[in-house]
Amino acid sequence: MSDSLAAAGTAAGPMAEVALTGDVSRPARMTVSELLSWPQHRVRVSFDCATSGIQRHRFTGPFLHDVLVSAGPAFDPARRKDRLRFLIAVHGVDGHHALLSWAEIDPDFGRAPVLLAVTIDDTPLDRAGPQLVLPQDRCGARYISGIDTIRVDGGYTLRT
Ligand SMILES: Nc1nc2c(c(=O)[nH]1)N[C@H]1C(S)=C(S)[C@@H](COP(=O)(O)O)O[C@H]1N2
Ligand SMILES: [Mo]
Repeated sequence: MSDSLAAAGTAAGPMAEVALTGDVSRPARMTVSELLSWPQHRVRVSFDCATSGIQRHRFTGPFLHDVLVSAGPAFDPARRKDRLRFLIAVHGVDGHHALLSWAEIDPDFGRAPVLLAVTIDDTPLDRAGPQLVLPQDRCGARYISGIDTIRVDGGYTLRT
């Protein structure tokens, strides 16, 4: 391979994959283009960054809730109280991560329309990896980019 071809390959990079793991009956690894198989939603957001000020972006992608339900979280769907101890850990390739509660995105509770974005400002995220989009957040810190792992954890118990 020529040096220029090798350099182009490096610049483009491989397709990113995100792992869905934890307390789910169907753990999975998926590419950004596989995230197109859920209904897609479009949102315009603005958020404040402590270092770079107000940012405005357009995102498209499936609801995080829809994708996680497909993975089969380990609760009884008919029992709403069962879901309240579930957490969702979202992790980026650079190590930045955040926790959401299941109830935050559950249509029976917080109903936050959180997306697992596959495009930002019309640019596909196939190589960068999906980005978490939380239109309800004033601050940008949870807009985790380059997501490589999403872990559902139903094992939380309060230590009193
Ligand atoms: N993977 C990853 N995602 C991240 C961050 C980060 O450090 N790593 N920073 C967050 C912060 S603090 C902000 S404000 C938004 C927007 O950052 P940007 O302006 O650098 O795009 O990305 C968020 N997503
Ligand atoms: Mo930020």
